[in-house]
Amino acid sequence: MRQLGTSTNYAYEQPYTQRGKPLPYTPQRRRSRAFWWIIALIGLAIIVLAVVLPVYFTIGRHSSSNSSSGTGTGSNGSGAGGGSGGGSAQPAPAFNGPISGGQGSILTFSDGSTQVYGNPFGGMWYFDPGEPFADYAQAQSWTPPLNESWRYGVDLIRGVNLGGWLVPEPFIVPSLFEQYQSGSCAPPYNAQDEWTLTNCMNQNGNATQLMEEHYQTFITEADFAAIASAGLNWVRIPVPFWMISTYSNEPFVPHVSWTYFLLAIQWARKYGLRINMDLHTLPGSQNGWNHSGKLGPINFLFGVMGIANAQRALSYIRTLTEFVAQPQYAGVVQMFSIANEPWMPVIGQHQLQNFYLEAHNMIRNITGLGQGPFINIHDGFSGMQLWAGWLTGSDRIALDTHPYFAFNAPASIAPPSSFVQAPCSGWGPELNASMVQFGFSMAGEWSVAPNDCGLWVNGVGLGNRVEGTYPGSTAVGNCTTSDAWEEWDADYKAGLMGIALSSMDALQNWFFWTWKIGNSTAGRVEAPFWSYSLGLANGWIPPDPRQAVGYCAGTAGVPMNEPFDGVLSAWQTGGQGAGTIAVDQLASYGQWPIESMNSVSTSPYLAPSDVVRLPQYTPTGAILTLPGPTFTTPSSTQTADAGDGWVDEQDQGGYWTPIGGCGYPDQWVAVGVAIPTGGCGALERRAGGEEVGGEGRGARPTEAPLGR
Ligand SMILES: *[C@@H]1O[C@H](CO)[C@@H](O)[C@H](O)[C@H]1NC(C)=O
Ligand SMILES: *[C@@H]1O[C@H](CO)[C@@H](O)[C@H](O)[C@H]1NC(C)=O
Ligand SMILES: *[C@@H]1O[C@H](CO)[C@@H](O)[C@H](O)[C@H]1NC(C)=O
Ligand SMILES: *[C@@H]1O[C@H](CO)[C@@H](O)[C@H](O)[C@H]1NC(C)=O
Ligand SMILES: *[C@@H]1O[C@H](CO)[C@@H](O)[C@H](O)[C@H]1NC(C)=O
Ligand SMILES: *[C@@H]1O[C@H](CO)[C@@H](O)[C@H](O)[C@H]1NC(C)=O
Ligand SMILES: *[C@@H]1O[C@H](CO)[C@@H](O)[C@H](O)[C@H]1NC(C)=O
Ligand SMILES: *[C@@H]1O[C@H](CO)[C@@H](O)[C@H](O)[C@H]1NC(C)=O
Ligand SMILES: CC(=O)N[C@H]1CO[C@H](CO)[C@@H](O)[C@@H]1O
Repeated sequence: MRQLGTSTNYAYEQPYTQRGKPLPYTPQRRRSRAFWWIIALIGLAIIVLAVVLPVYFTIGRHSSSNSSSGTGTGSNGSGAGGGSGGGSAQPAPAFNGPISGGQGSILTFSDGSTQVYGNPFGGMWYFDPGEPFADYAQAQSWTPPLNESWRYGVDLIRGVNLGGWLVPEPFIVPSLFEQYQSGSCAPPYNAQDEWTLTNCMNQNGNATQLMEEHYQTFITEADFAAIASAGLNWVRIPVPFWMISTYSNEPFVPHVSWTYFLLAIQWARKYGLRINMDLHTLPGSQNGWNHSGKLGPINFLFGVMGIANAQRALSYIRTLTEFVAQPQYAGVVQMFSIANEPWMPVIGQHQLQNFYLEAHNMIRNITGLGQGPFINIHDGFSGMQLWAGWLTGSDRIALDTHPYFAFNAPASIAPPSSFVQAPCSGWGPELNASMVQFGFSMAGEWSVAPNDCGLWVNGVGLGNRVEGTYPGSTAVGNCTTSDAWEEWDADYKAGLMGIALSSMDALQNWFFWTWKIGNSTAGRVEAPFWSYSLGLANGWIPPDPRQAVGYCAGTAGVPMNEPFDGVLSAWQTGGQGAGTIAVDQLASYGQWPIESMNSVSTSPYLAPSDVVRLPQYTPTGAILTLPGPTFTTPSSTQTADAGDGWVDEQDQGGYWTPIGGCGYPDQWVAVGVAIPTGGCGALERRAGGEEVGGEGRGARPTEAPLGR
């Protein structure tokens, strides 16, 4: 049994900015209507040229610069192509280079390096430091440019995750963790999740600096250019909540990752890629896995701190929504995955759905109906069928599933070719049925891995099921062939290619996990099945993902039985009926926060009647906002308007924050501990007649009065 939790001293990290104190910026010069017509015509000319002349071309800067314009090779491409990301105001270097180009044009990256753009699909990059928020780029000719609507159900999302970047994971960046497995970081104190990694980094140096080195080098602008050139049109970017803030008992490096997420927005915009922002870690951990920040118990919607952690998560979701729904960012960050892989078997279906509903209402309250990002919810590992018909009349919720073979038990060492048909017969019908029965449905993660071989795929030191080294598994063979990707023959690669094509065709809208696996200290990739870029370079990932269209019915020979005609209902895409949730469905959720918890009877401390006494936070904290990037127009002192981080001026309620004197237990170790008696539970607060305002507390209205 666990010891009683000790109370925590909640001294806060200095937030970036608080409400009412926006970062200084000078207003953007207003442009005339004629100017925008010229831009539109130039844009049109670019498209025409890109189609007619699939050769080197550039156009000159159109704003205050003085370089040559029109097509040709007259532009002198010196100077950096990027503004500064992330809030540190530095004047952009003098810029005379091209602001746009197609295949064969010279790219100048933010770091000053150059490369030829190798996009064979009619994609057009666009970045003008004088108009840094302009959404003119297009990833491929068949992908709508950023300034045009994504047609959900019709346009296909072909994306990759940028896993391991802003949320480092052992199997994705093994070299980062390998150095912290001995000495003061020998087991059980070794680096195995971000919590222990950060602690180990601090014992050996400065985690802030070491983590930033990783952010700077693991994914760069070159990756975004390569992603568009691979025929992909979206990126899913896992981000941690500590982009916004940490509590004093959390070792995570706060804020720095936000600078890099801003760069991700800049780079995605430049290459015409849309972003699915994936909140991968939630306070207290929503699944207990290494990639949630801390390996261990689930303390999100579960355990003594389950409600407080969920309240804190809502505040972070609010800040992120307020930022990305600003017009400067809405064209790029078009989807928000609010909680990666919550483990519903522990959290409970009713509890998770109640949270999702609350988040939906809060988000749409901010963005207005039909506006702001698509909200993405994970299926909780229940399968999609469970969600059929859930929350009819909501405003743009996408259902996300993460299908993998890799973790099946017993494991299999059958050749990859034997897995090719399974996605078509298993996943395809599930996704299509969900498109009809739920609404927009997609796979936010999948890979070509037929088994769990590979360094640390199950976590640091956990072995694998194939060789029986994973706890509780029985050996079925060895990983010699699976790991030796340098020696795979044509048959083996063809099998993996078959899995890739059948998965793409079956899932329809997808994000491969993941774009890149870093080298281990042995100087090679040791989890090859999981790297899209490695497969592209070595022949087991298709250079053009459109090759997958019709693969199941054709090559794989699996007849399609759940056709989806591409038409979603109006309410499912933010049109007529969106925001009017069916009354009976709303009624079944009653109150927020939850007044019951899953499996409470199994806890040594909690009885069902205890749930209303669990500690909560109070909505009186200072609101945290996120800063935009600073772009200073070359050869002037003008700074582009990056927004103040808060799109909805009417959203003025406080942040969920600890109540003084509550004696909260550690918010990460609060399952099976005693309930504090400090008077901060819901019942006590009601009994005390305390005013409990703030978003979404108490009984829900019977129809959603959302969207101003
Ligand atoms: C969007 O940008 C493209 C350039 O990629 C341009 O041709 C088009 O006219 C723009 N569309 C709108 C609706 O502004
Ligand atoms: C533009 O370039 C021309 C010729 O190179 C030069 O004479 C002129 O002063 C420049 N104008 C500005 C605003 O820099
Ligand atoms: C670009 O401009 C610089 C400075 O004016 C000059 O030295 C260089 O030769 C030019 N490069 C090209 C390719 O024209
Ligand atoms: C670690 O590095 C950061 C950034 O360079 C710096 O602000 C901080 O003071 C350093 N921390 C320590 C303990 O030296
Ligand atoms: C691995 O398994 C293969 C058969 O699948 C066998 O031929 C080989 O000897 C095994 N290698 C080792 C090191 O056990
Ligand atoms: C990984 O190692 C290989 C072989 O040593 C090397 O060619 C490659 O550049 C390395 N990749 C990275 C990202 O360092
Ligand atoms: C899913 O629907 C698409 C059309 O949107 C169709 O091409 C495909 O064959 C369907 N998949 C299955 C498994 O029925
Ligand atoms: C919606 O916003 C209003 C005004 O800011 C607030 O009173 C209400 O609680 C909010 N509702 C939700 C569900 O966030
Ligand atoms: C123990 C644990 O949490 N392992 C997870 C670590 O992350 C990998 C990769 O995402 C997962 O596969 C493991 O289950």
